[in-house]
Amino acid sequence: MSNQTSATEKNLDAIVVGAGFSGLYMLKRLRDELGLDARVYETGSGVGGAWYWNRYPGARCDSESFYYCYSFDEALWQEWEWSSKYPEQEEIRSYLDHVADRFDLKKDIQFNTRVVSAHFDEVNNLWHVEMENGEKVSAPFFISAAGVLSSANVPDFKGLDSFKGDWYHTGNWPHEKVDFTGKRVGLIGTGSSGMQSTPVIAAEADHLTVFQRTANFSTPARNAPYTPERRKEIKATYMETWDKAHASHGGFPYEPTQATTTEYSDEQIQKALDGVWAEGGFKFLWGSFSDLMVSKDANKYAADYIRDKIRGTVNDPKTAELLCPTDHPYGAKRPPIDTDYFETFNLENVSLVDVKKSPIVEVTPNGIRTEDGEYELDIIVFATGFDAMTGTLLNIDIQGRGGETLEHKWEAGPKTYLGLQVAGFPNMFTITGPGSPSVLSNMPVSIEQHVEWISDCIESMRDKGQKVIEADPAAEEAWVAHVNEVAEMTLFWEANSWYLGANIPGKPRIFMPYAAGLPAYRQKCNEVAENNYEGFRLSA
Ligand code: FAD
Ligand code: N01
Repeated sequence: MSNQTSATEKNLDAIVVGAGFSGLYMLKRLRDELGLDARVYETGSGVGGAWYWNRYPGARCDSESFYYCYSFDEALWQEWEWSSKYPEQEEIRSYLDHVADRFDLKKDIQFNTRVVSAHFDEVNNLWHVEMENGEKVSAPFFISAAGVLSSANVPDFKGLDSFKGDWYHTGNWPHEKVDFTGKRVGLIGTGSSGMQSTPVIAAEADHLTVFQRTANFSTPARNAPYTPERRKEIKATYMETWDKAHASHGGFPYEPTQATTTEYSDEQIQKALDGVWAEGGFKFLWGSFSDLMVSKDANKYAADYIRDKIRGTVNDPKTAELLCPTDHPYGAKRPPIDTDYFETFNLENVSLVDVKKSPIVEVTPNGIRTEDGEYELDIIVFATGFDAMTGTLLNIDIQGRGGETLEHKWEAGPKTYLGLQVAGFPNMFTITGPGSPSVLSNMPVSIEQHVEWISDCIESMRDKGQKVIEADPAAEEAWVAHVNEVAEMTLFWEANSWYLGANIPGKPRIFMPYAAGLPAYRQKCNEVAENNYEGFRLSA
């Protein structure tokens, strides 16, 4: 641990890692509202974060565009014209690029720069941060806007280096179009990325083989372009949209239903499910019944309903059965919404391989070999997800008080106070960190709440002449216990999901996000701030 600044080290007021939704807004608040000398460091060569990296065919959002964006500036919201409910990656990337230009943010973002270490200097209360290129900076505040779905997980398959064709990960997709024409393509993974890319790749490839380990539930997106009239209608609702989104459980401009399956007959339940299925998007999850995620009996209604839809869509009964999820409740894995995913398996040029029954043994020079045989391929697409919630932070060598590493501190799973700070790591903030609602919500709403709380906190410290804020270990323990207690009331434990770290071999099985919803969380954060940052230690 270094204890002083050196002549080659640039001194700043705040260092922010990442230029996605979180980093852009954090920079704006720190620089334009607090007047701080803040700088963002970003590995990519442009802004956008998830929308800079995830350029795979079919990539689009699944929160509706008019609320999958910032709310902090009404003029920004009014002037941007979204093309459709769930626009493609490039449109969302362009939106974030527009935001960066509109608020003149790029001049304080250093691109093509990966942060590799951040060490806290207890003598000077400074974070010393080093980049991959050797550049050094220091600042009292170190803020992670590095994302929770930003470290691509490429499984360690034997023989990948020997593959003669090309391979890509959806979360690290090339900027140039990948041409699938005339190619035999293998796609591994049936999460949101796999389900979005399957129909698009199938439309172009000579043959697509989908390697499925776990069948996944999905409901139809029912994407549609916005008509000028619809846009006008939406734009008249700025206050209403955001008042509702900020107050709702999941950050959507509608409250989840309060109805429970126990109040209704089987026929009424079917009718209600027909309604939300027809509406599309996340209405099936949020708008059907409130007991879906806490009662196995309630969940079975939804799961059976989706399985029936899959059987009714896919012509070949064996393929249909294989596509029906049977080993986890609906919603316990982050549910995708899709456009013609199941329909795609009716195409002549698409086949499905069960790699749970017959696991992938190795990648060969010519393709993929499972226990049952070899599949010859020209291109392999890894839609195998992310080392979610913790992987990106743990890729940085972060050291707090006494040189304690974050890796050591989180050995048995992440511990935070409110998902905002880690005890022993003063003046370090984690936007959408583990222990906050984060990935269980419409994320821009959670991001804005975190960014505003952090900048208000820094402002309050400045006003009071305080230099250091640090989570109290007891408050952190109590928060971790509370996060677990809430999760235990749900069915989230019933699936091997990335919420639990189960997709990464050797990762501790801990439910990482906070499941009690945004209003309860927001209230807690506000109360903490109002009570002189209760649970934090502040010093001059
Ligand atoms: P990110 O967008 O992940 O940005 C983090 C940035 O930090 C990246 O650009 C990365 O390069 C940079 N970074 C990381 N480590 C370093 C380092 N060491 N040094 C320098 N830079 C670094 N959420 C929703 O609510 N609705 C959706 O519809 C939705 N769709 C999604 C679709 C996809 C394909 C994916 C992958 C995620 C989606 N999400 C969605 C979740 C998404 O992560 C958030 O909505 C949001 O984009 C996160 O923004 P962020 O700025 O916090 O993180
Ligand atoms: O990743 P995932 P994703 N052998 O982890 C399989 C957001 N997002 O990129 O289920 C074989 O969900 C794995 O199998 P299993 C969203 O929050 C949103 O799709 O672990 N298979 C699974 O099928 C989402 O949840 C959108 O058995 C292997 C798949 O790979 C999150 O990002 C779009 C394997 C990974 O699914 C991550 O989604 C995209 C192996 N060794 C992403 N390892 C929107 O629509 C993994 N798998 C907004």
